Amino acid sequence: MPIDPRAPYDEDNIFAKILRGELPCNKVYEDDFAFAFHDIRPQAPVHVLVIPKGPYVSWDDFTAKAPESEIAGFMRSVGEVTRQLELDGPGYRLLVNMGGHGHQEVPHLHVHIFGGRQFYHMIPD
Ligand code: DGP
Repeated sequence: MPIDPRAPYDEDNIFAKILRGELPCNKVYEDDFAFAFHDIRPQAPVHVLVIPKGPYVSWDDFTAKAPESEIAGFMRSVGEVTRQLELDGPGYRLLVNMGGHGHQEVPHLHVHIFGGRQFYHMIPD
């Protein structure tokens, strides 16, 4: 079920629990701004999610409310994850689903990193 992007942040969402270490994940990266882990339902040979450490429901919430230092830090972190995964040479795809039409399922902003194969079509479904 897609989320309501205008709902208040839910401290009990799955990614909040992963961030607090209350649920397990296959972690790949962490710094002051971001936490990254493998997607539980991978749709490519590499499918990693990067989430901000702050409580942001969606891309809309993050870009409207986060201080510039957090936005800049998070963007840099996403780049760092792609380099640690050695995707900067072959290339990769980033995706953010937002709200109902975007079919966002988890109400904590996450950037999907897809890699490890050639992508052709713009929309991956
Ligand atoms: P989206 O549709 O953009 O909200 O994508 C949510 C993604 O989150 C989806 O690809 C599956 C993944 N996911 C959902 N629950 C979990 C979980 O508990 N652990 C991990 N690692 N990934 C999850």
